[in-house]
Amino acid sequence: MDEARALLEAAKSVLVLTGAGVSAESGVPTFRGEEGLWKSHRPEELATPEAFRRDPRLVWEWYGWRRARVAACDPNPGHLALARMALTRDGVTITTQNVDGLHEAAALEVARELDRDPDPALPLELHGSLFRVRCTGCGECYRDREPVDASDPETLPACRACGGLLRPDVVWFGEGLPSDVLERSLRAARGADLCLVVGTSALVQPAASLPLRTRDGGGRIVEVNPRPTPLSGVASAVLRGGSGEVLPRLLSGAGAPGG
Ligand code: BV8
Ligand code: ZN
Repeated sequence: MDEARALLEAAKSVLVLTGAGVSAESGVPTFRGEEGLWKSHRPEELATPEAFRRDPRLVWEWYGWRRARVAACDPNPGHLALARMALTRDGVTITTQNVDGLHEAAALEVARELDRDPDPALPLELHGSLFRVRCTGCGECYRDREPVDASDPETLPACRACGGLLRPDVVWFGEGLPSDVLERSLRAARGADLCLVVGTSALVQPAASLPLRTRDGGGRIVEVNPRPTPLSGVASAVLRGGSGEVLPRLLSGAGAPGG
């Protein structure tokens, strides 16, 4: 913890990369854990454009269930500690593989408390969001928190502009990440003195290679995860614990660089 704190204090620019583990203590199931989301389904089955073309009702049933499940969850102390750091010191970028909107909720909550603009704590959403939809007809893209009625293909979400079939605005396997989000994340990774990697199994590309770009640029890696990952071996410090408990301890007093 001391080594990690020292690296954090000394860093002028920090890239935070999070995965499903940062939301585990909010009650959001991870992908590959015991109760993993992938347990009941296989990724190829649902998180691909082919699956959506083949059976949009089944894919919407899974995303609708996840949207309802996540809408009932709150940011945990880990999300809040990250938002607080991003709002109280310069040079912090949060990029996430999660589509649960909890980093954004934490940013809004802490910004309200500090009476500040939430912008610096709003995450780059590498894999999109459960609460945004995109029209497969006209391409219109907008926020949508409505419950999904996936009981029949006829009741699936329809575009408010053209009536076309909407899809979740998330990145499926085989699809490219949003170029502006990926570009900004790559740039932040390259220039970071420290990449704080929280709650990801570091298996999915290209997200998992962001910390390696920090290291290639001479920066260091700190990992927060109860279990080892492919990044553990290249991390300068590894904090084995739940992020909801570890992050508030690590980030308390993580004020401006240099103390
Ligand atoms: C692309 C959709 C090309 C949204 C997701 C080799 C073979 C086959 C394919 C590939 C390959 N190499 C690369 C690929 C491509 C593929 C890929 O990486 N596959 C992997 C599986 C091998 N990548 C892609 O397809 C990407 N696109 O490459 O396209 C391209 C390029 C240009 C132009 C056109 C095309 C797209 C990747 C995005 C896929 N979409 N999700 C959704 O439904 O959510 S990925 C899915 O996995 C989620 O988004 C999730 O975020 C992501 C990563 O999972 P994690 O977040 O890490 O979650 P996980 O459960 O795995 O781990 C949780 C961790 O938390 C664990 O380590 C656990 O220990 C820890 N934890 C638990 N509790 C806690 C905790 N940590 C802290 N505190 C706790 N309390
Ligand atoms: Zn449309």
